[in-house]
Amino acid sequence: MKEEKQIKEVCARFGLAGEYRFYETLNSGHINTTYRVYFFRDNELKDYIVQRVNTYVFQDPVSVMNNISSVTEYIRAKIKEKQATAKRNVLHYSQTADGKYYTFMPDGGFWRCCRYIDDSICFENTDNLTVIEESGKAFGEFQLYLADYPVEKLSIVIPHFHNTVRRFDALEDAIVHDEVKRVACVQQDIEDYREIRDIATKVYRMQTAGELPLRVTHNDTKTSNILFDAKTLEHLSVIDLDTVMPGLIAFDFGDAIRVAASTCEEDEKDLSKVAIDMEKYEAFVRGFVGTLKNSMTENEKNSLALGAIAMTAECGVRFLTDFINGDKYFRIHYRKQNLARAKCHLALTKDMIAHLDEMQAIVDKYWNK
Ligand code: GN1
Ligand code: MG
Repeated sequence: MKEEKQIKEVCARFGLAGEYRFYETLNSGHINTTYRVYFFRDNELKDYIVQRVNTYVFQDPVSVMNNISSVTEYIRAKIKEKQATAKRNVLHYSQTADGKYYTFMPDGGFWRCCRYIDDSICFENTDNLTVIEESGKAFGEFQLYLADYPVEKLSIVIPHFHNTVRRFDALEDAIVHDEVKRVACVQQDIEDYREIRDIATKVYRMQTAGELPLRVTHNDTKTSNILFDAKTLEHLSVIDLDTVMPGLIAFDFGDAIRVAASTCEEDEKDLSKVAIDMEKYEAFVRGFVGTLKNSMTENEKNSLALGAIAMTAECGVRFLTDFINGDKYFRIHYRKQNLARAKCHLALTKDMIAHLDEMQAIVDKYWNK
């Protein structure tokens, strides 16, 4: 089916009111395919986010939507205890006539649709320290809303998602199989990653030693997964809830720092530009630790800076593994993009390792405030 025809059919199944006008493709995520679709109703344009979920990555997409609908309902109820409407502060997914939050198209595609939040913007990355602090607040608040959510109700949609040890092991497997004969050209990168394995897996060892409690976490906390008010730049809502699962606070903190406190894009090729920006880091910590400190344990506090190292290294290992496997997982926009991402993440991890004491001291500062 032609793309536009398919999108219109999906919208019809979700019963979107008004007259279809046009759509645009949003290119930011690496996994799902995302469109913004415009309808004309009551003399104005109303927009929706329509997505085709990647079922290679999410093999049980129905469980993904069950998690999302349950978590969004939970947050909505919490927000409504303190304000009249939660419209701009939590995602609202559309339902089909038979009450489902998804629809299968004839080609097997799995689709969903949510309202676009009015007057909102998002950033791939930003240098604005106030926005970075707001990002910390957004993910901190997300944790708080779900602090008493029954973790056992959530399906594990991607098993071992942030199991850093398994991610390093998967790299070794990819090397053994060398499916598309790329190993020879990345020998140095492989060696470099092997060298940081020990420090990158330290949070995992804290977890298996029972030192860190399991929480409901977002697990994909990059800056582009937050919506801000277009005028005031205050945080509105956390989005992309596909990977909401039981996890560690260090995962959400660390994965956010990987993006929010970096000096560059994920695939920066000039490695001399790749570093952790300590001002950005502090701004995020101010928002995140400031919001969560009363509900964090001391061990959790002590895992945060290490979490940034773990998540950055882990993401880099995943990019390198995917490059070796022939780019099956992450969408790429040019040849060798996954390798560029892997090299950039290695450089960023190394800079974080060099700043570890300073990073932890900043966490301590806001913990003690
Ligand atoms: C993927 O597709 P996106 O941008 O939401 C990935 C994350 C990675 C991220 C790296 C389900 O997220 O784990 O950290 O790319 N999501 C999944 O940018 O694997
Ligand atoms: Mg995602």
